Amino acid sequence: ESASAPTPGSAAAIRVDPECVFCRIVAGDIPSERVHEDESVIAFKDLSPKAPVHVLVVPRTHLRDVRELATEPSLLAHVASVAGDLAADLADGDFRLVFNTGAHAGQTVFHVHAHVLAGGELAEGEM
Ligand code: D5M
Repeated sequence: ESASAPTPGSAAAIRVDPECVFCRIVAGDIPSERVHEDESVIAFKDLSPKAPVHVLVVPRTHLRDVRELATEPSLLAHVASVAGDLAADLADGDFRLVFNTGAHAGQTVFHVHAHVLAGGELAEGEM
């Protein structure tokens, strides 16, 4: 395997912003309640849950938002896949996947993260 190119977002390709709260969570410098981790993403419980299950799927590498994530299609697909697996493991499998993109849309952490909202009935318009 050593001759193969790194998986997008894997350790060999990771970018870190030392000022970024999610980079610090990825590094383990800030605690989080992790529900999943692999070589390219981690997932942890949101601090202020908006649904019975509310977890964030976060690429290890520092990308600003989903538009930057879309430049690495296999990593974007992996985020969606992990989100679905977590919704099945932690709830009934139904889920809402939200990428707030830009401050006007409510993005407050500029390290891309997918909100996975699940468990019970999610109201229309609810985040
Ligand atoms: O979502 C950013 C989300 O990140 C928001 O729902 C709170 C959550 N958050 C912020 N800091 C932490 C820590 N330290 N642990 C867990 N969750 C956290 P946005 O879409 O950018 O508004």
